[in-house]
Amino acid sequence: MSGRNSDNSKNGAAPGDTRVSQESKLRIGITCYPTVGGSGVVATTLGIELAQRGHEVHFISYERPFRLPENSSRIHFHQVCVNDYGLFKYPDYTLPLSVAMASVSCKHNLDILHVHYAVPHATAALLSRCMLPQDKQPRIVTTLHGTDTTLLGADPGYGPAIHHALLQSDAVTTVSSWLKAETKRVIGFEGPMEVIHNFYEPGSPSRTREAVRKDLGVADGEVLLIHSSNLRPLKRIDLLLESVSKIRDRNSFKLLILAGGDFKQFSDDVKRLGLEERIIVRENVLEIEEYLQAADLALYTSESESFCLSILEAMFFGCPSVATNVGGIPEVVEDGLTGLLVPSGDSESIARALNELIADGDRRKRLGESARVEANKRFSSDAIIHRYEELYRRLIDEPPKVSAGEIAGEIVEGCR
Ligand code: GMT
Repeated sequence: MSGRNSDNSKNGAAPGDTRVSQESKLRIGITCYPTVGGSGVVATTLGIELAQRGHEVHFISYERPFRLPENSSRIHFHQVCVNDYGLFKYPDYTLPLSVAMASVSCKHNLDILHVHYAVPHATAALLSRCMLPQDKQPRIVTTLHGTDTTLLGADPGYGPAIHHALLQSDAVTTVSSWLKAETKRVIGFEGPMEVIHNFYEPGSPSRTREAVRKDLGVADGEVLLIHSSNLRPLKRIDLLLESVSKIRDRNSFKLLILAGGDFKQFSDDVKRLGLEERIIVRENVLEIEEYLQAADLALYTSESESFCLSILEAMFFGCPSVATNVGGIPEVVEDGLTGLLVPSGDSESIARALNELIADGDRRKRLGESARVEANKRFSSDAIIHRYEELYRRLIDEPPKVSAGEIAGEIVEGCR
Protein backbone atom coordinates (compact mmCIF):
# COMPACT_ATOMS: atom_id res chain seq x y z
CA MET A 1 0.00 0.00 0.00
CA SER A 2 1.59 3.25 -1.05
CA GLY A 3 -0.33 5.55 1.32
CA ARG A 4 -1.48 8.91 0.02
CA ASN A 5 0.76 10.85 2.35
CA SER A 6 3.98 9.47 0.95
CA ASP A 7 4.96 10.59 -2.49
CA ASN A 8 8.02 8.47 -2.96
CA SER A 9 7.12 4.89 -2.16
CA LYS A 10 6.91 4.08 -5.86
CA ASN A 11 9.76 6.34 -6.87
CA GLY A 12 12.75 4.14 -6.17
CA ALA A 13 14.00 1.66 -8.76
CA ALA A 14 13.24 -1.22 -6.42
CA PRO A 15 11.70 -4.47 -7.65
CA GLY A 16 7.98 -4.01 -8.13
CA ASP A 17 8.46 -0.34 -9.04
CA THR A 18 5.42 0.62 -11.11
CA ARG A 19 6.79 3.92 -12.42
CA VAL A 20 6.55 4.50 -16.14
CA SER A 21 9.58 5.33 -18.23
CA GLN A 22 10.24 8.94 -19.31
CA GLU A 23 9.01 8.13 -22.86
CA SER A 24 5.72 6.64 -21.76
CA LYS A 25 5.00 9.35 -19.21
CA LEU A 26 1.64 11.04 -19.79
CA ARG A 27 0.73 14.66 -19.11
CA ILE A 28 -2.69 14.69 -17.53
CA GLY A 29 -4.94 17.58 -16.54
CA ILE A 30 -7.53 16.91 -13.85
CA THR A 31 -10.48 19.10 -12.98
CA CYS A 32 -12.70 18.34 -9.99
CA TYR A 33 -14.56 20.03 -7.17
CA PRO A 34 -11.88 20.78 -4.59
CA THR A 35 -14.09 20.68 -1.50
CA VAL A 36 -15.16 17.75 0.70
CA GLY A 37 -17.02 15.23 -1.46
CA GLY A 38 -16.43 11.83 -2.99
CA SER A 39 -15.84 12.98 -6.58
CA GLY A 40 -13.09 15.39 -5.52
CA VAL A 41 -11.52 12.78 -3.26
CA VAL A 42 -11.44 10.20 -6.05
CA ALA A 43 -10.02 12.71 -8.55
CA THR A 44 -7.36 13.89 -6.10
CA THR A 45 -6.29 10.37 -5.18
CA LEU A 46 -6.18 9.44 -8.86
CA GLY A 47 -3.85 12.38 -9.55
CA ILE A 48 -1.59 11.49 -6.64
CA GLU A 49 -1.40 7.86 -7.72
CA LEU A 50 -0.72 8.78 -11.35
CA ALA A 51 2.10 11.08 -10.24
CA GLN A 52 3.54 8.30 -8.09
CA ARG A 53 3.58 6.14 -11.20
CA GLY A 54 5.69 8.77 -12.98
CA HIS A 55 3.06 10.77 -14.88
CA GLU A 56 2.88 14.57 -14.79
CA VAL A 57 -0.41 15.78 -13.31
CA HIS A 58 -1.96 19.25 -13.49
CA PHE A 59 -4.96 20.07 -11.30
CA ILE A 60 -7.11 22.92 -12.59
CA SER A 61 -9.78 24.24 -10.22
CA TYR A 62 -10.90 27.30 -8.27
CA GLU A 63 -9.16 26.02 -5.10
CA ARG A 64 -6.50 23.52 -4.26
CA PRO A 65 -8.29 20.18 -3.63
CA PHE A 66 -8.34 19.69 0.12
CA ARG A 67 -6.55 16.35 0.07
CA LEU A 68 -3.85 17.41 -2.39
CA PRO A 69 -0.48 17.51 -0.61
CA GLU A 70 1.75 20.55 -1.11
CA ASN A 71 5.16 20.10 -2.71
CA SER A 72 4.57 16.74 -4.35
CA SER A 73 6.77 15.98 -7.26
CA ARG A 74 5.04 15.83 -10.64
CA ILE A 75 1.86 17.41 -9.23
CA HIS A 76 0.98 20.98 -10.17
CA PHE A 77 -1.98 23.10 -9.19
CA HIS A 78 -3.40 25.86 -11.42
CA GLN A 79 -5.93 28.11 -9.78
CA VAL A 80 -8.83 29.44 -11.83
CA CYS A 81 -9.53 33.04 -11.01
CA VAL A 82 -13.25 33.76 -10.72
CA ASN A 83 -14.25 37.41 -10.91
CA ASP A 84 -17.38 38.82 -9.40
CA TYR A 85 -18.21 41.55 -11.93
CA GLY A 86 -21.03 43.83 -10.83
CA LEU A 87 -22.67 43.53 -14.24
CA PHE A 88 -23.42 39.84 -13.65
CA LYS A 89 -26.05 38.80 -11.14
CA TYR A 90 -24.29 35.40 -10.80
CA PRO A 91 -20.50 34.99 -11.12
CA ASP A 92 -19.46 32.75 -14.02
CA TYR A 93 -16.98 29.93 -13.51
CA THR A 94 -17.34 27.95 -16.74
CA LEU A 95 -15.62 30.44 -19.05
CA PRO A 96 -12.54 31.23 -16.92
CA LEU A 97 -12.24 27.49 -16.27
CA SER A 98 -12.28 26.76 -20.01
CA VAL A 99 -9.62 29.40 -20.64
CA ALA A 100 -7.46 28.00 -17.82
CA MET A 101 -7.87 24.49 -19.24
CA ALA A 102 -6.83 25.69 -22.70
CA SER A 103 -3.80 27.58 -21.49
CA VAL A 104 -2.58 24.76 -19.21
CA SER A 105 -3.14 22.25 -22.05
CA CYS A 106 -1.18 24.44 -24.40
CA LYS A 107 1.67 25.35 -22.06
CA HIS A 108 2.18 21.84 -20.69
CA ASN A 109 1.23 19.84 -23.79
CA LEU A 110 -1.46 17.87 -22.02
CA ASP A 111 -2.28 14.48 -23.52
CA ILE A 112 -5.44 14.06 -21.49
CA LEU A 113 -7.91 16.37 -19.77
CA HIS A 114 -9.83 14.27 -17.27
CA VAL A 115 -12.86 16.00 -15.75
CA HIS A 116 -14.70 14.67 -12.72
CA TYR A 117 -18.38 15.53 -12.44
CA ALA A 118 -19.89 16.69 -15.73
CA VAL A 119 -21.23 20.08 -14.67
CA PRO A 120 -19.70 22.45 -15.64
CA HIS A 121 -16.36 20.69 -16.07
CA ALA A 122 -17.11 18.66 -19.20
CA THR A 123 -18.61 21.59 -21.06
CA ALA A 124 -15.66 23.79 -20.06
CA ALA A 125 -13.28 21.10 -21.35
CA LEU A 126 -15.01 21.00 -24.76
CA LEU A 127 -14.86 24.75 -24.97
CA SER A 128 -11.16 24.73 -24.11
CA ARG A 129 -10.54 22.18 -26.87
CA CYS A 130 -12.18 24.50 -29.41
CA MET A 131 -9.74 27.23 -28.42
CA LEU A 132 -6.69 25.10 -29.23
CA PRO A 133 -4.99 24.17 -32.49
CA GLN A 134 -5.48 20.55 -33.45
CA ASP A 135 -2.03 19.37 -32.44
CA LYS A 136 -2.48 20.87 -28.96
CA GLN A 137 -5.87 19.37 -28.21
CA PRO A 138 -5.88 16.88 -25.34
CA ARG A 139 -8.25 13.91 -25.32
CA ILE A 140 -11.16 14.61 -23.00
CA VAL A 141 -12.30 12.01 -20.46
CA THR A 142 -15.48 12.71 -18.49
CA THR A 143 -16.17 10.73 -15.33
CA LEU A 144 -19.74 10.82 -14.10
CA HIS A 145 -20.04 10.55 -10.34
CA GLY A 146 -23.70 10.59 -9.40
CA THR A 147 -25.96 13.60 -9.21
CA ASP A 148 -24.48 14.94 -12.46
CA THR A 149 -26.66 12.20 -14.00
CA THR A 150 -29.41 11.57 -11.47
CA LEU A 151 -30.24 15.16 -10.51
CA LEU A 152 -28.83 17.52 -13.13
CA GLY A 153 -29.26 15.06 -15.99
CA ALA A 154 -32.99 15.04 -15.29
CA ASP A 155 -33.17 18.85 -15.16
CA PRO A 156 -34.29 20.29 -18.53
CA GLY A 157 -32.00 23.26 -17.88
CA TYR A 158 -28.93 21.01 -17.74
CA GLY A 159 -29.77 17.63 -19.34
CA PRO A 160 -29.18 18.60 -23.01
CA ALA A 161 -25.87 20.31 -22.14
CA ILE A 162 -24.69 17.21 -20.26
CA HIS A 163 -25.81 14.97 -23.14
CA HIS A 164 -23.86 17.15 -25.57
CA ALA A 165 -20.75 17.07 -23.37
CA LEU A 166 -20.89 13.26 -23.13
CA LEU A 167 -21.31 12.90 -26.90
CA GLN A 168 -18.30 15.13 -27.53
CA SER A 169 -16.02 13.65 -24.86
CA ASP A 170 -13.41 11.21 -26.18
CA ALA A 171 -14.41 8.81 -23.40
CA VAL A 172 -17.01 8.65 -20.66
CA THR A 173 -16.62 6.61 -17.51
CA THR A 174 -19.03 5.97 -14.65
CA VAL A 175 -18.20 4.90 -11.11
CA SER A 176 -20.70 2.01 -11.09
CA SER A 177 -22.72 -0.14 -13.46
CA TRP A 178 -25.84 1.29 -11.88
CA LEU A 179 -24.77 4.83 -12.82
CA LYS A 180 -24.06 3.72 -16.38
CA ALA A 181 -27.60 2.35 -16.69
CA GLU A 182 -29.03 5.51 -15.11
CA THR A 183 -27.09 7.69 -17.55
CA LYS A 184 -28.69 5.82 -20.47
CA ARG A 185 -32.13 5.99 -18.87
CA VAL A 186 -32.11 9.56 -17.55
CA ILE A 187 -30.01 11.38 -20.16
CA GLY A 188 -30.64 9.07 -23.11
CA PHE A 189 -26.90 8.81 -23.79
CA GLU A 190 -26.28 5.76 -25.97
CA GLY A 191 -22.54 6.16 -26.51
CA PRO A 192 -19.87 3.93 -24.97
CA MET A 193 -19.32 4.23 -21.22
CA GLU A 194 -16.69 2.35 -19.29
CA VAL A 195 -17.42 1.41 -15.70
CA ILE A 196 -14.38 2.07 -13.52
CA HIS A 197 -15.24 1.65 -9.88
CA ASN A 198 -13.97 4.05 -7.27
CA PHE A 199 -10.90 3.14 -5.27
CA TYR A 200 -9.22 4.28 -2.09
CA GLU A 201 -5.68 4.43 -0.82
CA PRO A 202 -5.66 4.66 2.99
CA GLY A 203 -3.05 6.70 4.78
CA SER A 204 -1.62 5.57 8.10
CA PRO A 205 -3.35 6.90 11.22
CA SER A 206 -1.08 8.97 13.45
CA ARG A 207 -2.73 7.83 16.72
CA THR A 208 -3.68 4.37 17.96
CA ARG A 209 -7.22 3.03 17.88
CA GLU A 210 -7.29 3.04 21.69
CA ALA A 211 -6.15 6.66 21.91
CA VAL A 212 -8.82 7.83 19.47
CA ARG A 213 -11.60 5.88 21.22
CA LYS A 214 -10.51 7.30 24.56
CA ASP A 215 -10.48 10.80 23.13
CA LEU A 216 -14.00 10.28 21.75
CA GLY A 217 -15.24 8.98 25.11
CA VAL A 218 -16.11 5.49 23.85
CA ALA A 219 -16.32 3.14 26.84
CA ASP A 220 -14.95 -0.42 26.87
CA GLY A 221 -17.55 -2.73 25.36
CA GLU A 222 -19.37 0.05 23.49
CA VAL A 223 -19.69 -0.47 19.75
CA LEU A 224 -18.62 2.59 17.76
CA LEU A 225 -20.86 3.26 14.76
CA ILE A 226 -19.57 5.68 12.15
CA HIS A 227 -21.19 7.79 9.45
CA SER A 228 -19.26 10.19 7.24
CA SER A 229 -20.98 12.45 4.69
CA ASN A 230 -21.90 15.95 3.57
CA LEU A 231 -25.29 15.48 5.33
CA ARG A 232 -27.27 16.47 2.24
CA PRO A 233 -30.98 15.45 2.22
CA LEU A 234 -30.41 12.36 0.08
CA LYS A 235 -28.15 10.96 2.84
CA ARG A 236 -31.35 10.70 4.96
CA ILE A 237 -29.77 11.68 8.28
CA ASP A 238 -33.31 11.88 9.70
CA LEU A 239 -33.75 8.16 8.96
CA LEU A 240 -30.28 7.39 10.28
CA LEU A 241 -31.07 9.05 13.64
CA GLU A 242 -34.50 7.44 13.86
CA SER A 243 -32.99 3.99 13.16
CA VAL A 244 -30.29 4.49 15.77
CA SER A 245 -32.92 5.57 18.31
CA LYS A 246 -34.50 2.12 17.87
CA ILE A 247 -31.35 0.23 18.93
CA ARG A 248 -32.43 -2.05 21.76
CA ASP A 249 -29.71 -1.31 24.29
CA ARG A 250 -29.03 2.41 24.50
CA ASN A 251 -25.76 1.87 26.34
CA SER A 252 -24.35 -0.55 23.80
CA PHE A 253 -23.12 2.00 21.26
CA LYS A 254 -21.95 5.47 20.32
CA LEU A 255 -22.45 7.00 16.88
CA LEU A 256 -19.63 9.11 15.46
CA ILE A 257 -20.68 11.47 12.67
CA LEU A 258 -17.90 12.92 10.52
CA ALA A 259 -19.83 15.85 9.16
CA GLY A 260 -18.88 17.58 5.92
CA GLY A 261 -21.76 19.99 6.56
CA ASP A 262 -23.39 21.77 9.49
CA PHE A 263 -24.80 19.18 11.91
CA LYS A 264 -26.71 21.81 13.92
CA GLN A 265 -29.69 21.38 11.58
CA PHE A 266 -30.26 17.99 13.28
CA SER A 267 -29.98 19.17 16.91
CA ASP A 268 -33.77 19.09 17.44
CA ASP A 269 -33.97 15.52 16.06
CA VAL A 270 -31.15 14.42 18.35
CA LYS A 271 -32.97 15.91 21.38
CA ARG A 272 -36.40 14.59 20.40
CA LEU A 273 -34.99 11.09 20.02
CA GLY A 274 -33.06 11.31 23.29
CA LEU A 275 -29.73 10.64 21.58
CA GLU A 276 -27.68 13.48 23.14
CA GLU A 277 -25.43 11.09 25.09
CA ARG A 278 -24.94 8.73 22.17
CA ILE A 279 -23.82 11.01 19.34
CA ILE A 280 -20.37 12.45 18.77
CA VAL A 281 -19.89 14.93 15.93
CA ARG A 282 -16.64 15.99 14.32
CA GLU A 283 -16.85 18.54 11.51
CA ASN A 284 -14.58 18.87 8.46
CA VAL A 285 -12.15 16.17 9.55
CA LEU A 286 -9.13 15.66 7.32
CA GLU A 287 -7.55 12.70 9.14
CA ILE A 288 -10.44 10.33 8.54
CA GLU A 289 -8.16 7.28 8.90
CA GLU A 290 -7.81 7.94 12.64
CA TYR A 291 -11.55 7.62 13.07
CA LEU A 292 -12.09 4.81 10.57
CA GLN A 293 -9.61 2.58 12.41
CA ALA A 294 -11.45 3.32 15.68
CA ALA A 295 -14.90 2.37 14.34
CA ASP A 296 -16.66 -1.01 14.52
CA LEU A 297 -19.56 -0.59 12.13
CA ALA A 298 -20.45 1.95 9.41
CA LEU A 299 -24.02 3.13 8.82
CA TYR A 300 -25.40 4.57 5.56
CA THR A 301 -29.10 5.25 4.99
CA SER A 302 -28.98 7.17 1.67
CA GLU A 303 -31.98 7.13 -0.64
CA SER A 304 -29.69 7.27 -3.69
CA GLU A 305 -25.96 6.66 -4.05
CA SER A 306 -23.99 5.87 -7.19
CA PHE A 307 -21.20 4.17 -5.21
CA CYS A 308 -20.75 5.56 -1.66
CA LEU A 309 -17.02 6.04 -1.28
CA SER A 310 -17.33 6.35 2.52
CA ILE A 311 -18.43 2.72 2.77
CA LEU A 312 -15.29 1.72 0.88
CA GLU A 313 -13.06 3.88 3.08
CA ALA A 314 -14.44 2.07 6.15
CA MET A 315 -13.99 -1.35 4.50
CA PHE A 316 -10.25 -0.73 4.17
CA PHE A 317 -10.12 -0.51 7.97
CA GLY A 318 -11.98 -3.79 8.50
CA CYS A 319 -15.22 -2.02 9.26
CA PRO A 320 -18.37 -3.65 7.83
CA SER A 321 -21.49 -1.63 7.11
CA VAL A 322 -25.21 -1.57 7.41
CA ALA A 323 -26.39 0.26 4.30
CA THR A 324 -29.48 0.81 2.21
CA ASN A 325 -29.82 -1.37 -0.85
CA VAL A 326 -29.86 1.49 -3.37
CA GLY A 327 -27.99 2.58 -6.51
CA GLY A 328 -24.42 1.30 -6.76
CA ILE A 329 -24.13 0.29 -3.09
CA PRO A 330 -24.70 -3.43 -3.85
CA GLU A 331 -21.65 -3.25 -6.14
CA VAL A 332 -19.58 -2.26 -3.10
CA VAL A 333 -21.21 -4.20 -0.24
CA GLU A 334 -22.01 -7.87 -0.62
CA ASP A 335 -24.98 -8.60 1.60
CA GLY A 336 -24.07 -11.08 4.34
CA LEU A 337 -20.38 -11.14 3.34
CA THR A 338 -19.02 -7.61 3.85
CA GLY A 339 -22.04 -5.97 5.48
CA LEU A 340 -25.82 -6.04 5.66
CA LEU A 341 -28.03 -4.39 3.03
CA VAL A 342 -31.40 -3.12 4.16
CA PRO A 343 -34.44 -1.76 2.29
CA SER A 344 -34.40 1.96 1.64
CA GLY A 345 -36.41 4.14 4.02
CA ASP A 346 -37.14 1.36 6.54
CA SER A 347 -35.92 2.30 10.03
CA GLU A 348 -37.22 -0.97 11.58
CA SER A 349 -35.08 -3.10 9.24
CA ILE A 350 -32.07 -0.84 9.73
CA ALA A 351 -32.42 -1.05 13.53
CA ARG A 352 -32.79 -4.85 13.31
CA ALA A 353 -29.54 -5.13 11.32
CA LEU A 354 -27.78 -2.82 13.80
CA ASN A 355 -29.07 -4.85 16.76
CA GLU A 356 -27.80 -8.06 15.17
CA LEU A 357 -24.31 -6.74 14.56
CA ILE A 358 -24.02 -4.87 17.86
CA ALA A 359 -24.95 -8.04 19.76
CA ASP A 360 -22.75 -10.41 17.75
CA GLY A 361 -19.15 -9.15 17.88
CA ASP A 362 -17.76 -12.29 16.22
CA ARG A 363 -20.01 -11.93 13.19
CA ARG A 364 -19.21 -8.24 12.99
CA LYS A 365 -15.50 -8.99 12.95
CA ARG A 366 -15.92 -11.71 10.32
CA LEU A 367 -17.82 -9.31 8.05
CA GLY A 368 -15.18 -6.65 8.73
CA GLU A 369 -12.33 -8.96 7.79
CA SER A 370 -14.07 -9.94 4.54
CA ALA A 371 -14.71 -6.26 3.87
CA ARG A 372 -10.99 -5.54 4.22
CA VAL A 373 -10.05 -8.41 1.91
CA GLU A 374 -12.62 -7.46 -0.76
CA ALA A 375 -11.65 -3.78 -0.60
CA ASN A 376 -7.99 -4.60 -1.18
CA LYS A 377 -8.79 -7.10 -3.91
CA ARG A 378 -11.31 -5.07 -5.91
CA PHE A 379 -10.98 -1.41 -5.00
CA SER A 380 -7.33 -0.69 -4.21
CA SER A 381 -5.36 1.77 -6.32
CA ASP A 382 -3.37 -1.14 -7.76
CA ALA A 383 -6.62 -2.75 -8.89
CA ILE A 384 -8.03 0.40 -10.48
CA ILE A 385 -5.40 2.95 -11.62
CA HIS A 386 -4.14 0.83 -14.52
CA ARG A 387 -7.69 0.92 -15.97
CA TYR A 388 -7.42 4.70 -16.30
CA GLU A 389 -3.87 4.47 -17.67
CA GLU A 390 -5.01 1.94 -20.27
CA LEU A 391 -7.95 4.14 -21.24
CA TYR A 392 -5.70 7.20 -21.62
CA ARG A 393 -3.22 5.32 -23.82
CA ARG A 394 -5.98 3.85 -25.96
CA LEU A 395 -7.40 7.34 -26.57
CA ILE A 396 -4.02 8.77 -27.48
CA ASP A 397 -3.55 6.02 -30.05
CA GLU A 398 -6.97 6.70 -31.59
CA PRO A 399 -7.82 9.71 -33.75
CA PRO A 400 -9.52 12.48 -31.74
CA LYS A 401 -13.27 12.39 -31.66
CA VAL A 402 -13.83 15.98 -32.69
CA SER A 403 -11.34 18.46 -34.00
CA ALA A 404 -11.77 22.19 -33.95
CA GLY A 405 -10.92 24.42 -36.91
CA GLU A 406 -7.39 25.45 -37.76
CA ILE A 407 -8.00 29.09 -36.79
CA ALA A 408 -8.43 28.00 -33.20
CA GLY A 409 -4.70 28.30 -32.60
CA GLU A 410 -4.88 32.08 -32.59
CA ILE A 411 -7.16 32.18 -29.62
CA VAL A 412 -5.04 31.20 -26.64
CA GLU A 413 -2.17 33.55 -26.06
CA GLY A 414 1.25 32.08 -26.79
CA CYS A 415 -0.12 28.88 -28.23
CA ARG A 416 1.43 29.25 -31.66
O1 GMT B 1 -23.00 13.35 -6.99
C1 GMT B 1 -22.94 13.94 -5.92
O2 GMT B 1 -23.89 14.22 -5.20
C2 GMT B 1 -21.61 14.39 -5.41
C3 GMT B 1 -20.58 13.33 -5.42
C4 GMT B 1 -19.49 13.84 -4.54
O3 GMT B 1 -18.71 14.66 -5.01
O4 GMT B 1 -19.43 13.38 -3.39
O5 GMT B 1 -21.03 12.07 -4.91
C5 GMT B 1 -21.09 11.05 -5.84
O6 GMT B 1 -19.78 10.64 -6.16
C6 GMT B 1 -19.10 9.86 -5.19
C7 GMT B 1 -17.72 9.54 -5.73
O7 GMT B 1 -17.80 8.87 -6.95
C8 GMT B 1 -19.91 8.59 -4.89
O8 GMT B 1 -19.23 7.82 -3.93
C9 GMT B 1 -21.28 9.00 -4.35
O9 GMT B 1 -22.06 7.84 -4.17
C10 GMT B 1 -21.98 9.91 -5.35
N1 GMT B 1 -23.20 10.47 -4.75
C11 GMT B 1 -24.41 10.17 -5.20
O10 GMT B 1 -24.62 9.42 -6.12
C12 GMT B 1 -25.54 10.80 -4.49
